[in-house]
Amino acid sequence: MKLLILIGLVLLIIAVHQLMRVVELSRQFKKGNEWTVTDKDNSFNGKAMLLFGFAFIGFFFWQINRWGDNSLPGAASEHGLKIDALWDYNMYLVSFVFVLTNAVLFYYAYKYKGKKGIQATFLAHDNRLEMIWTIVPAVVLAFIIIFGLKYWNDITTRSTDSNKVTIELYAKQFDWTARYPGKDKVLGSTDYRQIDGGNSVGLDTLDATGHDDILIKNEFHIPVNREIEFKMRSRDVIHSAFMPHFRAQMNCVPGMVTTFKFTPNKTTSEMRKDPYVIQLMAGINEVRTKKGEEPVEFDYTLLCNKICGASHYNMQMTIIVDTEKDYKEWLSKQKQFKTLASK
Ligand SMILES: [Cu+2]
Repeated sequence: MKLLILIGLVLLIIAVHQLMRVVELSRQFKKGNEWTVTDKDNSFNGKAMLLFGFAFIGFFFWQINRWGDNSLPGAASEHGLKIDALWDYNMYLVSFVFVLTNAVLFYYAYKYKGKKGIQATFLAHDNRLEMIWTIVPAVVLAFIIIFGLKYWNDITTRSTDSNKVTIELYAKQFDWTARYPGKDKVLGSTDYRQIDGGNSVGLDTLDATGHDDILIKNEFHIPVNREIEFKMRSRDVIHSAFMPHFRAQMNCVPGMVTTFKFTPNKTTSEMRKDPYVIQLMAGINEVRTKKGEEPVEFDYTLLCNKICGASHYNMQMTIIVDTEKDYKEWLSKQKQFKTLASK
């Protein structure tokens, strides 16, 4: 097989070489010099440009139509709606400019194709033009940046909600631990020297406020319509807590605590009834069935979005958004940390 491909390649190279020789020989029969560009050449290239322009812009819209239904469902958090709106404005704006400039580019390449006897105007400088293409992009960019900064400020201000839920996300190679403050509503302090098999997040066992803390693996619950304040820590390298459905992401950096807050506005079961989510999951399950895998239901996920090592891809946790009642019930069933307290 490899030999056949090799022989094929050699034959192809010989064929191309022979073809070039034929082309070179045929040039001698043409009138004029071979490097002279004729009106016929220009006309052919102009039309080819126009045709390519149509195909190019057509392909752009085709891709939106073909892949658009694979994007994330609408935001499931209050601030996420703002991020989605900002994203939409930006995409509409750049798509409009993209289509317009490319349409003009290819049309002008066709319209102003070379013609014998016609020379291009030489334009050294034009203040008016310079002004237009400086001021218009500057105004548009300022608009985008001001909106982005305003939203970013709203999103990253410190939480002031007294009814908020505080959860710590502890990252290490390669898993997550969610820590809830117990009845005292205070997360116990930590001490990295106390990290061991039974104390994976390094709780300071001398601090009594940590004894009722709750440590959760694999799947954690949050209540809907309440502000959730995350405090992120990392044991080893920089990880990134990414919760795409809530439009939330924050780095987890060793030696410091980073925060991110959001208010989920749709429970997991509400999201599973969303028509777009149903259609998205049907597509995913179709692929899974073909591969002989079990179908899955929609779930919110916490992922690591920093390439943090060999098992980075597996660093994830399911998030369940519950009603207030279900959340309380779930939390009451979870075990408390208690080490020194029980001794
Ligand atoms: Cu990671």
